[in-house]
Amino acid sequence: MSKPNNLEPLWMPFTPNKAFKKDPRIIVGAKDMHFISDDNRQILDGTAGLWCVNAGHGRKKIQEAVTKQIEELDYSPPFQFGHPKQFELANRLTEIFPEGMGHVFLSNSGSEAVDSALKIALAYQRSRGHAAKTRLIGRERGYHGVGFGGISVGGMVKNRMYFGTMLAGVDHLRHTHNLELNAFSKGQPQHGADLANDLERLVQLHDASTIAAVIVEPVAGSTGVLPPPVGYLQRLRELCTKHDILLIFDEVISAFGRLGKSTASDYFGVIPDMITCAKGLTNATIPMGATVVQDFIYESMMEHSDAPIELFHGYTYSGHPVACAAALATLDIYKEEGLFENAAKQSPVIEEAAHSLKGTKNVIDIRNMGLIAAIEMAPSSAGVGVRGFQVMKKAWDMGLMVRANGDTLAFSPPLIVKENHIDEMFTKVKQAIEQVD
Ligand code: PXG
Ligand code: PLP
Repeated sequence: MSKPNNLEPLWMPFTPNKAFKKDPRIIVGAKDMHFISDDNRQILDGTAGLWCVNAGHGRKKIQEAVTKQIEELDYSPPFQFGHPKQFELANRLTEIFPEGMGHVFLSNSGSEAVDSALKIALAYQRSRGHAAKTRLIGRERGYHGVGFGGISVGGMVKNRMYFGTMLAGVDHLRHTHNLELNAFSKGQPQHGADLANDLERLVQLHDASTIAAVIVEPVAGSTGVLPPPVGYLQRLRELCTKHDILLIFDEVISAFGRLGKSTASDYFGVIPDMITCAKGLTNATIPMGATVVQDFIYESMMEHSDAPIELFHGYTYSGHPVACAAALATLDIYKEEGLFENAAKQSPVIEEAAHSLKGTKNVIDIRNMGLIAAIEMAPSSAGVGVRGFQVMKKAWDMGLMVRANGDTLAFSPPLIVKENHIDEMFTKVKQAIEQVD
């Protein structure tokens, strides 16, 4: 494949454009656990792309399903018309999502799944006569995509500070990261369940009659991997139920096997009122997002609607037939190959490999949960994120893709990963860390 010869016109997302265009990293192919770079090197995919290629790259079954779908039905309008595969997909999702979550709203990304969930929360509260319940509660350091809804409930400063006042009537729980008490915890940290009581503080400030929903990631991903403290999610569930507030789990990263189960809700045994997902839903082959809701939400909307259209919301590409075909083939692969089970099997392997880096230069914390691991380094004197970025680049040169979120290195390999890949990931990243000042 030829190199793209002019990088300038493209405005790249979440990328230092000037630096990238001077020293680009171009990917031209991918198969199974590896990317292929434009200089024809095999790069071990330690991140499943962007936490999304859960079944590994270049899956024939998905490719064939997509090709066949384009031949058969390339597109059909999702408003007022249906096509079979979107119903089939909704049925399949409700089979693997927690009991009672029997309805699915389809979109095209995690950001859209989140926006849909927030809008459904508001419309639902209104439909049952609680029109004053309009406040949305997120959490500091949360990531819920980049729509105005998502950045409003999100808690990552840089994703918010450039974009004005965002949505009104949003508040945040405190985050759960605590290096003093929890550094180098394996799996869930012991300290911090009481931080869920922050919701009581917000209820005292705003009153529950004004709060529609709370949204959190069960395991925070983008902010640098923060597993929930033991008991935290259970407590949050109790408080939401007590105060009649909807609980939304943003599972864009954690759904589809990342923790060895279909959902993090299942893994932790805590059932929210809505789950947002995307990424692994189609193995990232075709963009797709979904908002899965408890039956009582859907039923209330159907029963109390004041117009024939019960929800004034939807996307041109909601339930796109090609995305549905990709999703159905992906779900088949997960099941046939037992990939969630393999993720569960490899979880202790990645835990041990990651924690073996304790004591490595500049490493101040190591965290893990399911098939996710993170290594936090102290920021260098050059500023926050500089060291993380340098290690990411060094690892790329050594043939490893790792994600740097600030100075935290995150690993989330495809669920097809084997012991030798995990070994290679942590051997290489250790060398990369040691070579960076
Ligand atoms: N919610 C969560 C929990 C996510 O992780 C989104 C929503 C948004 O999904 P879309 O498909 O709109 O990107 C995400 C996405 C990173 C990184 O640096 C993570 C995501 C996206 C980009 C970068 O770890 N997750
Ligand atoms: N902007 C305009 C002018 C449109 O007509 C539409 C959809 O019809 C949109 C935005 C929304 O696009 P989408 O449905 O792909 O989110």
